[in-house]
Amino acid sequence: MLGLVAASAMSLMLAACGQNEEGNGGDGGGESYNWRFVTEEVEGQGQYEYAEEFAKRMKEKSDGQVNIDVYEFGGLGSETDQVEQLQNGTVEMAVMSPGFTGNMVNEGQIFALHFLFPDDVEKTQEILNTSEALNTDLRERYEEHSITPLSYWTEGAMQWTSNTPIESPDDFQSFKMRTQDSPLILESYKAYGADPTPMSWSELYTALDRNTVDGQENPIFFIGDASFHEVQDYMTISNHNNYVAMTTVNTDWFNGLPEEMQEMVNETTEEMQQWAFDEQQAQNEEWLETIKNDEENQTEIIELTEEQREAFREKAMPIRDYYIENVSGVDGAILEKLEKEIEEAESAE
Ligand code: 6CS
Repeated sequence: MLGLVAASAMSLMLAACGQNEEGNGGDGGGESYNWRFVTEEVEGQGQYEYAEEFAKRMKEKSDGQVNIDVYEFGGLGSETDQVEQLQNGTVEMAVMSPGFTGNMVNEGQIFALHFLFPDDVEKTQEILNTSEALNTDLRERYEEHSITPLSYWTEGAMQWTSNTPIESPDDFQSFKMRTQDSPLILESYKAYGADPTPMSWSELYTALDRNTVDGQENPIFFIGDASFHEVQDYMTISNHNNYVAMTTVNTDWFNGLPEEMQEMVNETTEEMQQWAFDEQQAQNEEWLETIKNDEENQTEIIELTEEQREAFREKAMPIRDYYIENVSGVDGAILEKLEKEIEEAESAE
């Protein structure tokens, strides 16, 4: 497996060299462009389908000038390897989850705060589209690390799966919870009393099957498509957070593109916001039905009441202070601004 990953990474490097020789990025007149777009998901799943659709639209708009090769997850290493590949320009574009940049872009961990965004996923998407805190201030923090997030989009509300029912924070006592590798995510689960264990999702099915971990969090489509429900007995509809993905580009590469190419990418990114929303909605609804009706792998679905969610919210709130004091490099200014934007969006009903 390691050999395969190394070979794939090597062929990507060679492709990158070839592309420079062809003089990618000239004045835009008749030039051809070959870009690589890596995702954290596989065929059929939201991020991969997003990148394919993005590539298709760019090809059409540019009359075939822009060719984007989309890479599904697995061949190029772990999610954090992919972050590095974007940073060093081995790939030009990536769909990235902030949870995998948590040890580097401290402020990006804002998305790990539970019960921050509205429960209404559509409202959350509106905030992701328009927030200055995210699209200007947080973008600048990422750009310090050569990553430009062009957009943020939800892959759906997150739910928990487990082999013992989770209905109150007490049920998380000593529970081995798989998380992405981000200090704030770990802190959030410690606050519930759980024992968080970061790992790549590529290892998660086996880890759940062998009881190396007891449970995990993800949107419903991902739980179903990655078959986690096959090796778990319960799914708790907690809506404790929203899964946010970012469309990112290597900062220097993007700034070096001719203006009309940058505009084409920006325009496509903007159009794709609605596409991504509709896609996650369809996939999450469909997978919920599939999981409910899967007779062979029965999963008990627990819907938390507002009162039950309140008990989790109470434990999650002090993590805001942890974020401001220990994580944010600028006194929590981004969080403060984002909270105001969320408040405004929620009261604009
Ligand atoms: O749980 C994870 O790590 C994965 N979940 C999603 C929804 N997308 C990719 C990510 O790596």
